[in-house]
Amino acid sequence: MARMKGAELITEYLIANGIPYVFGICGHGNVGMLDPLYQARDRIKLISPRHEQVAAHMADAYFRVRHEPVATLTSCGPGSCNIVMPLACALTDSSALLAITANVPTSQFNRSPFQEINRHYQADFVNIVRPVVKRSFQPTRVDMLPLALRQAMTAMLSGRPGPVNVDVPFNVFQEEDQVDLPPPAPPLNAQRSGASPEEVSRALDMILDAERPVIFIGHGVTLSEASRELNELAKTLGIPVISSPNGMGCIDMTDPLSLGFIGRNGAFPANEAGRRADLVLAIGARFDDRSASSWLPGYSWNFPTTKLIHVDIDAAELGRNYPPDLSIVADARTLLRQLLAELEHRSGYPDKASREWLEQIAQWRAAWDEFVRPNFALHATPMRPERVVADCQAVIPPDGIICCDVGVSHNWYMQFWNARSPQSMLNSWGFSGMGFGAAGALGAKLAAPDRPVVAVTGDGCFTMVPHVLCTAVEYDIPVVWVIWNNFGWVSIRDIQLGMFGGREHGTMFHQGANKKPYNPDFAAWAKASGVDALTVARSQDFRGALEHAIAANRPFLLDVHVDAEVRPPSTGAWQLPPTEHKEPVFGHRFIPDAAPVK
Ligand SMILES: Cc1ncc(C[n+]2csc(CCOP(=O)(O)OP(=O)(O)O)c2C)c(N)n1
Ligand SMILES: [Mg+2]
Repeated sequence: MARMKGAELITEYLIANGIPYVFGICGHGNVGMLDPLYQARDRIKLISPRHEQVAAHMADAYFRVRHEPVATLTSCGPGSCNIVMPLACALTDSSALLAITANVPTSQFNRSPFQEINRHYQADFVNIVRPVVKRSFQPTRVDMLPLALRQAMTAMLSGRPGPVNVDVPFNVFQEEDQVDLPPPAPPLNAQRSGASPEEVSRALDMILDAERPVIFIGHGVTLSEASRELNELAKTLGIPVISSPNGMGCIDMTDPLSLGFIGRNGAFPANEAGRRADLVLAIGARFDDRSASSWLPGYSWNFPTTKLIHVDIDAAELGRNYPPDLSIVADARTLLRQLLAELEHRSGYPDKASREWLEQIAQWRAAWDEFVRPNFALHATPMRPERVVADCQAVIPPDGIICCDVGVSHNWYMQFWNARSPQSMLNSWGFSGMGFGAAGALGAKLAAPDRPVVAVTGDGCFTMVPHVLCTAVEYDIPVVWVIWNNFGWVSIRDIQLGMFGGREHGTMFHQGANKKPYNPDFAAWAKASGVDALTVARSQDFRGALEHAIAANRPFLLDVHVDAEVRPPSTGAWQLPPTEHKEPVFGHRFIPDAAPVK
């Protein structure tokens, strides 16, 4: 036992858990935490971005790259309310961060002191944050901290990871008590529960019986670090793999067995294989609307005609949208190892995916390639979207990290980006919080200082968090921002145009009565902040500019003017009830039977 202030205990516990950074913003509520962080500054570094949203996106992205958590620190009231959205992003994508929030002194609970929320309950931040964290703790005495901290850290990393909140009243940072530092929490993947022998055997029977199997992977495979086992199973049995966004890179997406993403903005071969498969082995993937063509039967998937084995570490995901024929609660890597081990006991299994199935897939791939490829080589001013993706692919090395923001640019990257390794393509998928890409890139770079990190962010997204420029300069974090500048919230404009008679209102950036397209001069904005920058209006200049920006190894912004009138081809469907689903926009051009598969 040692006599310690609450804030000293918190600091020592973060360090004991190997947490190298706190991303935080000061306020009167958390100044008590800043001094112990100062005392320990050689062992844990405080980084203060200019907005709490950015701090939490940075922490989220850091975890996605390293699979080790960091903490955020925000003050009471408004400062902590600013992290609600990024916590929701982390929760819906199963990413971990420890959000330390401050609150008013316990002796002032219910007196409505400055920045207390108390209409329903005292110091009520835990109820503000409750739906967007795995768990919230509010220790009100220093002697409650050891247990709360250990439970918080353990909850964050065990099972399906997620953000956790520790809400600390002002006095608890400052007061002293005789306390023990609790033992560090187990790291991610410390517990790896598997399937029962019967489940493994039945799953393998179903896989070996299938004529047209596919594997569908999600973030669960990435989080479980199961890439090697996934590749071994897919290659041993010749089973093609469809990736949901946060599973991308678990199989090198240039591999012939990789079919890419599925859904409206998916790749044609993935949708064709998904809807015609006779068995889907889904691992750590949850069949959300965008990777399931809004669950319209026969577009991306065709359950229950297709048999489904659904594997997830979180039982709540099993059967959420499609009742599985076999559901298994298990860690992805453990289950894959179990399947591989069981396979060794089965002699003479056929080369599973039939030759016809793989030949058929090769034909879909060729048709898709023929349809999309020519546009990837086109030069145009403003740039064609495909060209931006192609040039990024050519310049960013296979171990480089791409941190995507939200909007139409993301749709293009979902459809055409080939992630080469796990944890190299970061997406705010479940919640799609604008700013994740531009801000997360800073956290990703801190997590992987030796790898290039490129944020691809819309002009709208970037304008929500432009102060990331200051943070990159203050802490010398050399990320590259590629601003996909199409002068509007174009993804939403396109939905509006499609649904409401071609009328645009509130979805483009205009200046004045004649509706002249408007945006700030992003390059000038960057330079004013001390960040190098170039404006790229001609496609011929983009590749060289990106090479230069990455090689510069300094914070760098590229303002890239991209054509807002070229839309991603649709190969599946997306429906927003009550609006009727429309057939794929471009699908008829090359899908001979675009109607859903019965
Ligand atoms: C914080 C937040 N606000 C609003 C939205 C809704 N939304 C999704 S995409 C989008 C437009 C994005 O604009 P931009 O970054 O310019 O990308 P573009 O679609 O033009 O490529 C909006 C407003 C959101 N996802 N997140
Ligand atoms: Mg835009």
